[in-house]
Amino acid sequence: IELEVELRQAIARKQLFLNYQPQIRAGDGQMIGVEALVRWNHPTKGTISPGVFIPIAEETGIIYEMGTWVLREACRQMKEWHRGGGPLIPVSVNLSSQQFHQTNLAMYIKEILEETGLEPQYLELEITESMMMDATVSRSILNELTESGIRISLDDFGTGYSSLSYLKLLPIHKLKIDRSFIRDITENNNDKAIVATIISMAQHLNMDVIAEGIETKEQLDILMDNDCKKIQGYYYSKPLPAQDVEEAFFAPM
Ligand code: G
Ligand code: G
Ligand code: MN
Ligand code: NA
Repeated sequence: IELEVELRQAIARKQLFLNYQPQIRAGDGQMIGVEALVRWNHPTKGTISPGVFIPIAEETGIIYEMGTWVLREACRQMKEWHRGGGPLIPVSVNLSSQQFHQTNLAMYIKEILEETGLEPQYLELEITESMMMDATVSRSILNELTESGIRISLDDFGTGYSSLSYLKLLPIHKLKIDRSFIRDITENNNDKAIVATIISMAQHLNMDVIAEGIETKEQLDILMDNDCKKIQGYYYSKPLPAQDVEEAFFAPM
C-alpha cells in the first residue's frame, strides 16, 4: 500500500527513468535498435525493478499514466538522438494489456509522435503473445497503429500457449524469441529445435526475428548458425542509461 502511494507520486516527482538495451546485428556488431525499460529511482529504496512495480501499476490503474510517460520519454530521447547525429534506429516500448483497454490508445500514441517529432517507423510496440489472446488487443487498434507506420513486435514469443492463427490475422512485424528458449540452448536439443523453427517460421511469414537473453558466445553461435542475426542480451549489453548507450554504442563524433 505504501509503495502504491509512492508510485502514484513517482511520475510527478521525476523518479522514473528509462534504460535502453541495445539490439545488435551479429556479424558487424552494429546497434540496430534499443528496447526502452522503465526503472524507479526510489528515494530510500534505491532503484526498483519494473518486475516489482509494473504489477502494482497494473492493479491500481497507475499504468495508464506511467505507460504514457514511458512512451513520451522513449520517443523524446530517440528524436534527440536522431537530431544530434546519432544512429537512425527505432525504439521498442513495452505495452501492458491494460493500455489496450483505452480505446483512444492509437490516437494518443500518434499524438506523442507528433509532439516529439519522432517519425512513426522509429517506434516499435512490444506486446506479449499472451496479450494477443486477450480479446482486448483488438485488431482495429493494431491496424490503426500499423497503418500510421508504427511497428508491432511480439514479445516473449513461444511462451503464450497460443494458437498461431493470429499471426496471419494481425499486423505483426517481428517475433522476439523468449529467453527461456535460449538459456539452455547449448545443451538442450529441444530448445534448439524450437528456436530454429521459430526463426524459419518468421522468415516464411516475412517477419523480422530477434533473439533475447543471449549471454554467451556459444549461444550467439547457435543463433547465427540458424540465420538469426538480430540479438539482444547481456552478451552485448545489459540495459543502460541513455548517456552510457551513447558512449558505448554511438560512433565517435
Ligand atoms: O528490465 P527488467 O528485466 O527488470 O524488466 C522486467 C519486466 O518489466 C520485463 O518483462 C519488461 O518487459 C517489463 N517492463 C520494463 N519496462 C516496461 C514498461 O515500460 N512497460 C511495461 N508494461 N513493462 C515494462
Ligand atoms: O519481458 P521482456 O522481454 O520485455 O524483458 C526484458 C528484460 O530482460 C530486460 O529488462 C532485461 O533486464 C532482461 N534481459 C535482457 N537481456 C538479458 C539477458 O541476456 N539475460 C537475462 N537473464 N535477462 C536479460
Ligand atoms: Mn520486451
Ligand atoms: Na521478452
